[in-house]
Amino acid sequence: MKKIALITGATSGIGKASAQILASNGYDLIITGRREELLNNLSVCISNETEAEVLSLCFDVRDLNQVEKAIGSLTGKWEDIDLLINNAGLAVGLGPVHSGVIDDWERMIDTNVKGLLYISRLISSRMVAKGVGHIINLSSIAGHEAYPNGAAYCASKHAVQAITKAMRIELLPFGVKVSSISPGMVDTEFSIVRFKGDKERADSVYKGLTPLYASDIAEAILFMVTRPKHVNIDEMLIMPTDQASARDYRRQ
Ligand code: NDP
Ligand code: 8X3
Repeated sequence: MKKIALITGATSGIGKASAQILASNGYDLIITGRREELLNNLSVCISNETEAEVLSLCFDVRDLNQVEKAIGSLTGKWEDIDLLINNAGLAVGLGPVHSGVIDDWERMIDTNVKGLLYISRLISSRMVAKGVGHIINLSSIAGHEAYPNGAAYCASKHAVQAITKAMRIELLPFGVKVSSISPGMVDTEFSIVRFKGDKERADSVYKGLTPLYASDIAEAILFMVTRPKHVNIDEMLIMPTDQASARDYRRQ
């Protein structure tokens, strides 16, 4: 029987690339996000190009009612999730705490921390009951380092690291794997979202260097999920060759 992966934030970037690579490697998929049309497009595309069955669930991970309704709607084989990729996340704004935009902080914390916890609560309990499963959390270099003007985003990704570590220990007795993956800069919609649609500013982030691409992270996720049963990749930190820390770049 084919394994089932649930990927949050599959409408774009890393989540979309992960959906595509997992579909090509024997998984059936539950893809989620807020933009229904993009979910439908991806579903059609994957169904045309691979053998995978795809189920779309459109919801906002920040809204506990929506999360409970969406996960509660799963029936039959779709209830039996083998792999959860907690990928939905974002940065909003870039500025110091002393002049910070509180709504930006709330969007980041509600999505990156609370949303991830809501989904994990519902899916990990099923994995515990089965005694098998794998959860991969999208962290960031911002989960390892703090940088000026990124306090709330860095805090949210440090929280993802803490949640991953705690869940790894909690789920140890149940044989459920838990991993985190921490990329440096990846060229996705991430910077457009961070700069609230300012494409020119978003493009300047990647100017003069070669960033990571979503497919680089999807390939690493595929590596994680194809290890033998006795191997858990606890953590992966992946940087572009042109980036050595959250603040050190080589631009040419
Ligand atoms: P994208 O902006 O391309 O994709 C983000 C995805 O998250 C979208 O599919 C979006 O879907 C979804 N999402 C955002 N908010 C919500 C929400 N409230 N409810 C449901 N889904 C939501 O960015 P990336 O692919 O780059 O980001 C994926 C993850 O990787 C994030 O957790 C990010 O923090 C992390 N990351 C990114 C890095 C980068 O440089 N790009 C580096 C390190 C980590 P929709 O809008 O349809 O809801
Ligand atoms: C995204 C990478 O360096 O913008 O998580 O925080 S960074």
